[in-house]
Amino acid sequence: MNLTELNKVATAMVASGKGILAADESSGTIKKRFDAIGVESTEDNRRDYREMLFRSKEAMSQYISGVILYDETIWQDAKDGTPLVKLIEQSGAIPGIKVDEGTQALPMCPGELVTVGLDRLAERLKKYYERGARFAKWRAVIDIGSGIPSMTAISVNAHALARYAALCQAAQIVPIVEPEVLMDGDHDIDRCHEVTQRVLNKTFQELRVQRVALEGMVLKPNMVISGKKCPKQASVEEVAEKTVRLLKACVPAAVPGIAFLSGGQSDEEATAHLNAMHKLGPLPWGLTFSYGRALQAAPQKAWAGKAENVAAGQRAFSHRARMNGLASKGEWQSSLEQKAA
Ligand code: 5MM
Repeated sequence: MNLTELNKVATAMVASGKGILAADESSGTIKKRFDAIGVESTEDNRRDYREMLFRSKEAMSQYISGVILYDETIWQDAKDGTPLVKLIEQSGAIPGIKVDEGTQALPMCPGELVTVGLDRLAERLKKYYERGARFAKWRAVIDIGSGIPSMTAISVNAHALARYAALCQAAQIVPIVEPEVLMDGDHDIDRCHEVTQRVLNKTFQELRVQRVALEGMVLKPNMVISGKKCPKQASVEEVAEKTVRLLKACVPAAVPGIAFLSGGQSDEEATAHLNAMHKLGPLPWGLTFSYGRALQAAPQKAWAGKAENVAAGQRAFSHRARMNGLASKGEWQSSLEQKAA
């Protein structure tokens, strides 16, 4: 393992003014997204859509540091035969790959899930590296509900995240460690804070036990936020303050960066929260976005599967990427949203 090189990649992934595009929707998830815009989820349509994003010059060269791909996409070529990975590299962004294989029910823990995909992971990582991937992603899902999460669910997911991270570093790939506490449910922000604290502490404990070099990884957490169905929604300032305070307590400064998931927040909420956190600086690590839905909802709507809408889809993507790029420096203002194309 060359830790200097891993640290260089991790630092580039969270460079100020840039963030990560999470375009690693599995087949089931991209189908849901396409259903919402009336587009059939065929291999060609998925390729056309993602090619549109990766050919968005402004977004990709100025605001996107890296792209998380799904297995199908990393092996796909653009319409003109150029591998999609090459398009990403040519734009100056770093290609990455989702390597978990989804979730399964956790035995003895009703309603809870464990992420799977460790079998043959070392071999798969080798192939992904040869194809150009320089970072990877693994997402653990922790739900909040009556009597959950159990310590069992937190422990087994943290253990798997650390196993994955160690295998990645041994393969010279930067692991994005993503322990997501879901924002579904009616819990308040303090319950989210309590659960996220347990999850982050256990995750870092496992990372240490399994000798993962913190300098060569990126953390992708949820924000500390009210559940979607909670009657009392915390303000932008409260989310920012509670998230930053918790991260400072749980995430060692050796970690080069933190890149948030959006988790179902609206586009503007996700941007406003990141921006407000930067008003609370200085921060010990890079702090940016690794959004899926909050970067892609607008371009998906604008594109709607029609070739004549590609330019509009790219404008919508570039706008969201620019807004989040500004937020990652604390320079976003809501008035900039009205100037959208
Ligand atoms: C883009 O969505 C990713 C893949 O999800 P599935 O495996 O469920 O298809 C997802 O892991 C994503 O990277 C994170 O949840 C962050 O995305 P959001 O939309 O929450 O920002």
